[in-house]
Amino acid sequence: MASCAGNGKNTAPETPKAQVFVPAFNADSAYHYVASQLAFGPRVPNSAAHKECALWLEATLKRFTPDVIVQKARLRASDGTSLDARNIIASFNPENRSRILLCAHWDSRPWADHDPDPANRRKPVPGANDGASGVSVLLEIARQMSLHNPGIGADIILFDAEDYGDHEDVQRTNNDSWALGSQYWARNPHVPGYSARFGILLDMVGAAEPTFTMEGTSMYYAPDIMRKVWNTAHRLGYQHIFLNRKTGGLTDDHLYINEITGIPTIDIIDYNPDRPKGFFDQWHTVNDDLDIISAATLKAVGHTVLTVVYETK
Ligand code: AHN
Ligand code: ZN
Repeated sequence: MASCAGNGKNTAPETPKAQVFVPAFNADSAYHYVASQLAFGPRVPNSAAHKECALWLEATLKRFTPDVIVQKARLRASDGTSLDARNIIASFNPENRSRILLCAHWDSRPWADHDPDPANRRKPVPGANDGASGVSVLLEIARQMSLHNPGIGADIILFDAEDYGDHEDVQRTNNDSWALGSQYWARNPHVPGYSARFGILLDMVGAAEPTFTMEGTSMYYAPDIMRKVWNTAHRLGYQHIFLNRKTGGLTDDHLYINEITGIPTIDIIDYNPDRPKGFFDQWHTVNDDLDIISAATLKAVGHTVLTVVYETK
């Protein structure tokens, strides 16, 4: 094509990506990782299921890389409970100074305080979408990175105690009661002076018909990363779920990563202010279970994030 100079618009097409190899994200494998986590029962801090699942996550990640660190911490919940918490960290190409941070929370909420049945509101949440889904996508990405070296450095962090935030019944709720594991890690990184080019948090990435909107905290701290990830999703055909719509800021693990470490980090989170709760219907209910998980949604997110990782040079 001849030059388009002089048309006054000069809307050059986006620079085509150099063709790089991107491994295929296996959604059946990711789905299986959700089921494996749920089989322990709710992963509520201080419970046996929580301890057993932590050991399983550590052992699973060690199949994919020798560089796995379990960061143990005693964290104080805002209701006074002392939590035996563990952030689980797996590194790929640890010597590479150019790094990407991928993260999700692995704990389950101790109380289903948004359950329609008041009798359930002190029961734990199974945490299929809210917890296990993000972890499952990261475990499958870890498996792929063990099979095909991404070249760049990558750290997968599974944060604990994200979902111990104040119960709905608490009168003066404290936003900093959420995301205790990531607050701890951001102040005490597993490697002193740790840094990364950018971070991607996955939260509630497994329900059917999700809407990943452009969440406000991410847009405030990391608008370029947001655009890069959304552009990638659109190029791969997922524009129906990665919406070009800006929504209000949320308190989640990425808030503290951004505030405390300065690593620009986005949250891929199923959030839509048009819905009754904003989040998915079963959010913080006893019905956040395996039957609401969609392999197609795990695939859309996993394919997008894997592509971003392998295309980042
Ligand atoms: C609040 O509800 C304040 N933040 C949502 C963070 C969250 C809860 N992610 C999963 N569960
Ligand atoms: Zn939650």
